[in-house]
Amino acid sequence: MSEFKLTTVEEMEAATNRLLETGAKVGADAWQYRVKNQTPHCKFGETGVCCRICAMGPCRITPKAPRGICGCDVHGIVGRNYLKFTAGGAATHSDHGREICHTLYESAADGDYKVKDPEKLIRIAKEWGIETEGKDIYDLAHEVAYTGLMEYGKPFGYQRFMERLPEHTQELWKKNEVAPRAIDREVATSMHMTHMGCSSLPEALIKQSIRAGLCDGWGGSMMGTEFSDVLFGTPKPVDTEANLGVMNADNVNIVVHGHDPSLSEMICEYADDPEMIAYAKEMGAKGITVSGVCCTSNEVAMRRGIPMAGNFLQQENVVLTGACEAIVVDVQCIFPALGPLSKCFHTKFITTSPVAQMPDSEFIRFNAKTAGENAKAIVKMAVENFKNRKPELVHIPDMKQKATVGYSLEAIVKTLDGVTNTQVDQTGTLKPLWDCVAAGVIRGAVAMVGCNNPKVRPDYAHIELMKYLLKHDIIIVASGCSAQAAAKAGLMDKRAKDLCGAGLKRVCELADIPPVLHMGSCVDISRMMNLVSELAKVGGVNISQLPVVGCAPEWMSEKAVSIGNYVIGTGIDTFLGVDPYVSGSSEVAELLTNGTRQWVEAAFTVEKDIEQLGIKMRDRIEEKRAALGV
Ligand code: MSK
Repeated sequence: MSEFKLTTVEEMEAATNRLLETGAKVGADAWQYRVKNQTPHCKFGETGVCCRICAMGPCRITPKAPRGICGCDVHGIVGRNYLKFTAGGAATHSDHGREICHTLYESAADGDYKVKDPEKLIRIAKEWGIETEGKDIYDLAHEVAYTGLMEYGKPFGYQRFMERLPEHTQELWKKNEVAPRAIDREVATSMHMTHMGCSSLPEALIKQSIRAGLCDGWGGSMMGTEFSDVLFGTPKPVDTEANLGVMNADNVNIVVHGHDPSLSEMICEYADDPEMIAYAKEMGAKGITVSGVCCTSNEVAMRRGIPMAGNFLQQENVVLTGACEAIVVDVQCIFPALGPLSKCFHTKFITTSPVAQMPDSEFIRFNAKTAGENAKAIVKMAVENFKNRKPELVHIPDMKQKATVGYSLEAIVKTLDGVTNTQVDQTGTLKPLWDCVAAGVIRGAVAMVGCNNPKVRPDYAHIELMKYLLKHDIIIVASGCSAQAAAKAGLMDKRAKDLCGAGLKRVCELADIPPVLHMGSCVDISRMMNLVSELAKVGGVNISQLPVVGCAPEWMSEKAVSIGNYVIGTGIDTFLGVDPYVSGSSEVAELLTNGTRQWVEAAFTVEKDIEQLGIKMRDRIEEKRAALGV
C-alpha cells in the first residue's frame, strides 16, 4: 500500500493558482477576482440593518436614524431579514424534496425511474399508516409519493416524520409552537410575517425561523433523502476518489453539478451505456468519465462511487482544466459565472431545470417523464464536443485522494453494530455506538456540514477542525461541501485513522471505517437528525443531552441557515464560522445564541476564529458528558 499523506490546503491552493494562469490566458473571470471587487462589503447589509420590504425605503438603521420610516426598530428589521433568509432556504430544500416526490410518483416497472429499495418504501408506508399488504410495489410508491406531496399543503396536523422523534422533543415543539405544520404553510407564513406591517417582535420572528427550518429538516429534506433512497438505493459504503485529479485527460469529461439526483443518476446511467462509450471512442476519446461538484456529486458518489471533482468553490476549476466537455447542472449552488466562463473554453454549460435558468447556457429541459431521452441527448452532446477541446489549454491537477463514502444511517447501524457487540446479540440498533460514547471510547460527535465561503480560507476551516476533533476522539459525520473538503484532503481514507486519538482509532479499526463518515448531500442532514433521534432513544436521554454538536464553519447559503435552525430546533447546539447577518441587533443575536434554549434546548455559537471554534465545540461536548455523568 502506498504511503498515506493528507493533501494540504496549500497544495490545493497551488493547484488552483495554476488553473487561474490558464484562465488568464483566455481572459476568464473567477470568483477570486470578483471577491476583490465586492470587498469591503456593505456594513448595513452585513449587520442585517437594511430594510427594503416596502417602497418607502430602503431604510438603514444608524445611531442617528434608529427607526425606519414605518417606525420599525433595528431588532425587527434584523429579525425579519433572518426569517426571510430562513424561508428561502426552507423553500429551496423542500422544493427539491417535492421534485423527488414527483419522480417517485412517475416511477414504473418499465420506466426510467424504478424502485431500487422496496424494503425502505414499505417501511415508510407502514410508518405513515399506509396499507402495504398485497399491493403492487409501484402502486404503493405512487400512494406514498402522493401522501408525501400532501405534506406540503395539508390543512391540519404536523409533519409526519416528526413522530420519529423522542416524545420529549415532540411535546417541547408542540408546547412552544414550533412544531412544523404543512411545509408550504410554514414558508408562506414566514413571508406573511415579514411583510410590511406584520411582525417586528424578535421572539416571534426567531420562533417562526425555527419552525420554518423544522419543516425543511423534518419535512421536505427528509422526504428528499428517504425517497431518493427508495428510487436510487440506500447508500452503503463504497470506494471512490476526490479532487480534480479524478478528471481524465484521455476521456470525455462530464461534470454533474447541483443537487437533484434524478438528473445525475440518469447521466451516469447513459455515460455507462456501451453505445455511448463506443461513440466516445469514435470521437477520439478513450472513454467517458463522469465526476461531480457540490451535492449532486455527493448523491452519485454515495450510491455509485462516482468520483467527486470538488466542492462549491471549485466549480469554476473544473472548467479551467480545459478538459471539461460538459458541466451539467440542475438546481442550487450553481455560479451564473459558469456561463461566461464556459465560453472561454470549449465547455458546454448545460442547464436543465426551469428553476435554475442562466444566460450563456444551453437549456435541455429535464423531466421525469422524458428523463432517459434527455440524459442521452446530454451525454451525446458532451461526447461530440470532445473534438473541440484545445489541447494547449488542458491541465488537470495531479491531485486526488481515496475515499470510502456511503454512510447512510442504515449503513452506520450495520457497520458499527459489530464494534462492542461482537460476542453478544447484534441488535441492529445504535446501541454499540451509544456504548462507545457512554464508555468514552468516543467522546462525542460533530456533524460537520455546509459550504465554502470566500470569507473563510476555502476548505481550511473544515479540514483543520476535523483534524483537531479527531485527535480528541470526536467522530465526524459530514455532508455537503464539508464532506467533499474532507474527501479531498484524504480524511475519508480509512488510513486517516492514525490522526485519531486512541479510542476513536480503535473504533475505526474494529469497524473498518474512515474517521470522517460521509452521510451525503445537504438534504441528507436529515439522516443526521434521524441518527441523533435514534441515539437519544437508545441512550434513554433527550437529544439535547447527547454529546453531539453541529458545525458549519464555511456556510454561505440560505439553505444553510434553514439547516442551522432545524439542527438547533432538534436540540443540537450549532457552531457557525460566519455570522448570519444578525450582529446589528443585540436582541436577535442574544435570542439566537441563547434565547432559543427556552424553546428547543439548543442555540447557536458564532465564532470566526477557527481554533477557538474547535475548542468551544470540544468544551461543549465535554460539558454534555459531565452533565450526563458519562
Ligand atoms: S452544495 S448549500 S455549497 S453545502 Fe449542497 Fe455545498 Fe452549501 Fe451548496
